[in-house]
Amino acid sequence: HISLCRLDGVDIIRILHPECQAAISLFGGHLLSFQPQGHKDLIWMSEAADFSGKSPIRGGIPVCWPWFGKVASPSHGFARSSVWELESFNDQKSHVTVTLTLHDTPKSRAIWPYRFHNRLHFEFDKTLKVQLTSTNTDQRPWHMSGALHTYLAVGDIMQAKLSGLGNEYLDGLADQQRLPTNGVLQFDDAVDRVYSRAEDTMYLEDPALFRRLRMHNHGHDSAVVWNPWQSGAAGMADMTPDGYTTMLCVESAVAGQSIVLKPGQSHHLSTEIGAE
Ligand code: TA6
Repeated sequence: HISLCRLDGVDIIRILHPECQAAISLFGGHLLSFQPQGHKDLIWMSEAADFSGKSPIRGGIPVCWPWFGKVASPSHGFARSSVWELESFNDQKSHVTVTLTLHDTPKSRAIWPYRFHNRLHFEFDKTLKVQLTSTNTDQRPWHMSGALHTYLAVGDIMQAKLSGLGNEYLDGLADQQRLPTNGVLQFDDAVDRVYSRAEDTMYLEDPALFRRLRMHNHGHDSAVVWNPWQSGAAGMADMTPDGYTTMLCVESAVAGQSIVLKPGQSHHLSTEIGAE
């Protein structure tokens, strides 16, 4: 059920299983696609995505690490533009697992001066499970943030409804103002928000595709929701002008300063996604 192929500049693991089809790029440790039997892909991929292996791929599940956002360069860290190694795979009747690893190199230490070991574990059946385990292999403590920056596919963003967001958010499009919310969000303009009290389980209603996606997160301190809308997409070389109408980023994120790992300690950040 598992094969390797190459697309432009990236190596891709393809999974063809009776329960689902999926693809992962070793560049970025990036989940590109997940399609359970009987459903359209749950994961959005830009029609203009760059697969040269030179810049992060627009769509799928970029792994933002060891930081979230633009706090340092490169934006969202270097894991999403590093080549991960295939550690193991397990092809079973009921499910398939794939494990990738990324550890520090002289190049990574020039960007971020610490030793680390990351393990990215994927489990595919009717649902998709992704778990990033980050371990401090240095002799000093280090601080990390990051995100599983999932691009969910929707039939029509204008009809979509996301719930389970908790009661407040920081608005990235309004000077990081902290604002109250009833935990439900519908879309008619750009959004870039950090929901610091999101529930572990969120639902994305998608009437245009007659489905609802369920996302269950763990190890996060927030859920990030992003759609660049028409104006934002216009400024992005790797998104088509109408790409924003069929995507919504809903991210299992460590966006705050909460995680400090001592030598030998690990942190698990995960997301599970399924269609109902
Ligand atoms: O997670 C939301 C966000 O940080 C937005 O602010 C937006 O910039 C988006 O991610 C995409 O970032 P990227 O570096 O992939 O263009």
